[in-house]
Order: sequence, then structure tokens, then C-alpha cells
Amino acid sequence: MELGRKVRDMCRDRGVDMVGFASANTWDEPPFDPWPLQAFHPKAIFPGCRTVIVLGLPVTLPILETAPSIWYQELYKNLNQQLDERAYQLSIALNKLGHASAYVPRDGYGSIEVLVKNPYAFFSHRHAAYLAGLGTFGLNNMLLTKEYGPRVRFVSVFTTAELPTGRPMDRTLCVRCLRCVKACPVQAIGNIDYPEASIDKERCSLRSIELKRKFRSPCGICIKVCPVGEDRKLYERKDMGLYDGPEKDKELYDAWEHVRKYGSL
Ligand code: B12
Repeated sequence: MELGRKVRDMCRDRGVDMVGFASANTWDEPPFDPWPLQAFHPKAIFPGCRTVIVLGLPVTLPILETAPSIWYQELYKNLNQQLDERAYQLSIALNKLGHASAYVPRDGYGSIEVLVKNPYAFFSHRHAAYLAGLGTFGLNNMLLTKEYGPRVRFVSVFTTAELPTGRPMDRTLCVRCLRCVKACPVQAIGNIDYPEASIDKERCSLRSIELKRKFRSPCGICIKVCPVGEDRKLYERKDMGLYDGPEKDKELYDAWEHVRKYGSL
């Protein structure tokens, strides 16, 4: 069986449906500016790398709707662990087939405090997912996908294997509704003319530190209020007015409030 197919099958068997392949060479031709510096490119980090495999797992919308809450915090931790496990397993399976591979952890920082002054990881999964054709950048600086909007977390595997790579999507998925800009409780999303630099990372990180003390981090609001994503259809959450106050759906609103009252400070 062709290797690309085999990798997709292995991932599907482990519950990962969103899989993309990006050619390591495509980092050398920046599709937009600013673009990660050369030291952040896969070939610089893992010499011999030919393909970056990106895996994505969805963030369950009804859980995210309670954020900031212990429910979202637990989901976040759970997804992070699953992503790292899946990517590690895939890298080992590829090694056994003779393709030297290594996974990159879904985040790559020791603590949120580290990010206040140095808000970067050594490799960006969003840029990899973009090059693999899984989605496009939104105003909230997240990668939006057709399936889940920004409600998907990524992890990557560097491999020397040559795989049938994707291409970036032609059209942006962000509808520039500005809901993320308006909903951010610390006004961290601002520069709408320059989405790639539009996040005040320090503000966002400081809020996260505060929420962590209360056992309800991360914040998640900018991905909750994004209207993009087919997950909204499944959960019947197409009416974005739901997030403006209790008027639209009191029952749902009360449920979110209930969850927020427990398990966190
Ligand atoms: C550091 C980090 C943070 C920091 C900084 C935020 C940020 N936007 O980078 C904090 C803690 C604030 C954060 C918060 C969140 N994060 Co975060 N975070 C990361 C992390 C670990 C590294 C990002 C990184 O360093 N990328 C590398 C650099 C090169 O990319 P960059 O920062 O985007 O830099 C570009 C631009 O900013 C620009 N640039 C940089 N500096 C400058 C300066 C100037 C002057 C200019 C013009 C441009 C410019 O150039 C760069 C290249 O384009 C990644 C995991 C990973 N390893 O990829 C997750 C990640 C990006 N986060 C993620 C998520 C989901 C979140 C949150 C929603 C979590 C939550 N609260 O629920 C929030 C959303 C905040 C937001 N709207 O941005 C997901 C994104 C998934 C997706 N669908 O896109 C990731 C990929 C984690 C994962 N494994 O899935 N995050």
C-alpha cells in the first residue's frame, strides 16, 4: 500500500481523522510575511526531514462553551496527552518502516510563565497545518479549518519519508466578523490589518496565568466565538447570538453558569 494511505489509515485507526502532509521544502518559500525564521524550519531542526505530518484533534464545542472552566481545562489536558501519544506512536511506526522520524510535542514550553517574555516554541504547528492545506489563519491568529473552525489542536511528526503533500487553501476561511476581537476579555486581539502580528501575546499569557491559579485555564474565548466550522451544525449552534447573553437560550446559558461554579476558584 502507498505510504501516504498507510499513514492515514494508521491515524484513523487511532481516532485521528484530520491528517495533512506538508513538504519540508515549502518553508523555504514563505507564502506570506512575516514567516517563521529559518531556525524554526523543519529541515533546520531535523536535518533530512522531507515531510511534516500534521495531526489534528477537535475541541468539543459544548465543552468549550463553558470556558473558562474546569471542564475545558480537563479537555485541554486530555487532548494534549492524546496528541503527543498519537504523534509519538506514528513516529515509531515510521521508524520501523525504515523512515527516520521524530514527533514534535503539541506545545513545547515548560510553563505559561516562560511565555510571558518569550512567547515562542521552537516549531509552529499552525504554520505546518497551513502548508499541509488543513486551514487558513484567522484574525484570532489561530488556524481555522472547515470542519472545526479554530477548535482543533495540532501536533506534528518530522519524517524523512516522501509523502504526497498538500497545498495551502486558496481562500481564507476567516469571515472577519470581529467576534474574536470584541469577545477577548483582555483586548489582546487588535491589529486587524496585520493578522499575523495581531495578538498581544503577553496580555493573553498573563490572563492564562491568572486563570491557572483559579484552575480554569486556558481561556478559550477567541476560539469559542468563531462562527467558522461544521461542528456548529452538528451541535445546532449556528446562531452566534447565543454568546451575547442569556436572552437567546436561557437553558443553555444556565448550564454553562452551572459548570463554571464547580471545580475551580
Ligand atoms: C506560544 C503559544 C501561545 C502563547 C502565544 C500566542 C500565540 N499566538 O503565539 C499563548 C499562551 C498566549 C497562547 C494562547 C493560545 N493558544 Co497557543 N500556542 C503557543 C505555541 C506553544 C507556540 C506558538 C509559536 O511559537 N509559534 C511559532 C512562531 C514562529 O509563530 P507565531 O508566534 O505565530 O509568530 C508569527 C507571527 O506572530 C509573526 N511575528 C512574530 N513576532 C512578530 C513581531 C512583529 C513586529 C511582527 C510584525 C510579526 C511577528 O511572525 C511569526 C511567523 O508568522 C503553539 C504550539 C506550537 N508549538 O505550535 C500553541 C498553539 C498555537 N496555541 C493554540 C491554541 C488553541 C491557543 C489558545 C486558543 C488556547 C486557549 N486559550 O484555549 C490561545 C489563543 C491565543 C491566540 N488567539 O493567539 C493552538 C492553535 C490551534 C489552531 N487551531 O490554530 C496551538 C498550535 C497548540 C496546538 N498544539 O494545537 N498560545
